[in-house]
Amino acid sequence: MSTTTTRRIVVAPQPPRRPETYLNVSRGLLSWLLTKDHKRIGLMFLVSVTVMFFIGGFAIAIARLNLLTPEGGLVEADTYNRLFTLHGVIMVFFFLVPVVPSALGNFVLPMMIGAKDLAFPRLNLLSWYLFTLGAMWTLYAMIGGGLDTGWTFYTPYSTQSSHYNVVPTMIGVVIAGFSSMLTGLNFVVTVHWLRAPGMTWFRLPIFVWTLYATSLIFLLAVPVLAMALLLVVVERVAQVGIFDPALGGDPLLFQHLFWFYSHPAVYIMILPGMGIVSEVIPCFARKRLFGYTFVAYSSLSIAAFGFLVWAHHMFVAGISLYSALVFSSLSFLVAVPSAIKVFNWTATLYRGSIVFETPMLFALGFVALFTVGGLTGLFLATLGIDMHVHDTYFVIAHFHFIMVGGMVMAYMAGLHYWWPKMTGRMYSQWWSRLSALIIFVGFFLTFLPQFVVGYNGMPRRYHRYVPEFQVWNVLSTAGASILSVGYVLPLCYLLWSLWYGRRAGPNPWHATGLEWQTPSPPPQDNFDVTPVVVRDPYEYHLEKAQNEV
Ligand code: HEM
Ligand SMILES: [Cu+2]
Repeated sequence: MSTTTTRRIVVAPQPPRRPETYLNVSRGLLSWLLTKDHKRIGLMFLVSVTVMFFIGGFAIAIARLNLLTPEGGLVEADTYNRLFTLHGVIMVFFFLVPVVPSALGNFVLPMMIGAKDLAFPRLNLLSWYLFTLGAMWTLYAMIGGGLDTGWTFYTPYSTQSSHYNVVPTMIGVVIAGFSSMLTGLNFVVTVHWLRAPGMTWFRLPIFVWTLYATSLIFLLAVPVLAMALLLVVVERVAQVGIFDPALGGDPLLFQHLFWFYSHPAVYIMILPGMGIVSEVIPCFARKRLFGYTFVAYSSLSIAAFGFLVWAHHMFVAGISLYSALVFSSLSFLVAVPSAIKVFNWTATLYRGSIVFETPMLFALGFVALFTVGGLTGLFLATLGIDMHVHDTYFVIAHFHFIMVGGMVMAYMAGLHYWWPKMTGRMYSQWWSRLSALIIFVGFFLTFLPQFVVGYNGMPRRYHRYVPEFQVWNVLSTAGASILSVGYVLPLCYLLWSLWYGRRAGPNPWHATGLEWQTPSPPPQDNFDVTPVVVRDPYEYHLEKAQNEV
């Protein structure tokens, strides 16, 4: 009998090779500053807008502390004016407008349609540089000297009364405006050209639809704002009569031009948020989005109707009663597509298997607060009521319910939803749920009293007030303190997760979108093989709702 010898090959254990991702494919500061990767540019936007958010928040924290007492003894009236202007300019132009399109949208849009990148990667990088240049310039102008016109820059404040840095601030805002236009252009071309095979228009995730609608507004409305601001600059510098009656101009013209941009711009600020919520709710209710086509079309109709209602900001500015009536009726109409969306989200929740993960908590917060904001918009669109509450805290409460309660909530939902994709890490569920709760409670406490005090006649933009309003102001300031804790917390646990968070895996939420079918963090080109789309979005009701990659 022969014996067989077996040869054992001993292989030394190899450390598992770390897969190449967009984060480790190249290193060093320059590799970021010169990157053309939409994911890195998205992250860079995220950092820039976060810095701006906290600067804008700090300014208003001081202003709110000042309102603790009726005599407003903390800061001078003049400083107060500059603080709320700083807050408004930064929050609107340097946070709310860019945060979802340029940061989150930049990161996920190409992946959601199965593309390797945006259509014009270099333009995308230029867009970040313009934004950051505009932001630094504006900060320099507003902190070193300041501006006291409010974020609306109304003439004749901005043309005559203000002695501060009006011209430099406006130039900063215009520079940032170019950043938005380039992003808009990039998104429109990308959605038309770079969809993966099988990704038809009606298979696009709703977030892509809303980014597309937002991009159209960027392209059509931002130039009007840039023009209006530059005209103020021309009048101030060259004394050409455009808005000043003494020089043959018309101050109301500015309001028309400003709101022709800024009403559509409020939809720039909310549409992408609606898109996020339309992704998050089906995923965490494990149900198909109810009425997909309605939600998609209502995004486009919001963008279109948004251009027809600007003069509802001018009911008391001396426009004729007849045009006020027309603008009032049109404003009621613009609420219809928003209401359609709220109805569809609610119907999606109905009989779903809801899980209350953090993104879902934020998304539900959005629906509740946005609805309050939208309904109070209808009060304001009613001529008789607006005569009474125009320029009071009622208006402040209305738009904060929409822009902070709505948009910032939606942004938080999106950030928590895609964070595992962006970083490959999970954050603490406990802390993040707690922060969602704190933000919700803090928000209500801050802004609900402002409806009451505004309805009772407290005007906006005053640094002191009559004593009977104090109790509401104290409540509001207390709420703002809670709110600020809610906003600082995510900064801590999200940063913590970068080092200590559990690895997320490609699809921690078992979601259906294409972006979840690639590793987290994704490789530089997003997909190793171009995906082929064979299903509609949101097929959560199917056993295996995956596309073939
Ligand atoms: C549901 C539809 C909406 C209607 C009917 C509506 C109506 C109005 C009206 C009539 C005003 C002017 C009030 C006044 O100045 O006396 C107003 C102010 C405002 N709204 Fe809305 N709104 C709606 C939705 C939104 C959305 C979606 C946003 C933002 C994302 C928004 C943001 C604002 C802002 C920023 C102001 C105040 C601007 C200022 O004077 O500083 N609104 N709204
Ligand atoms: Cu408006």
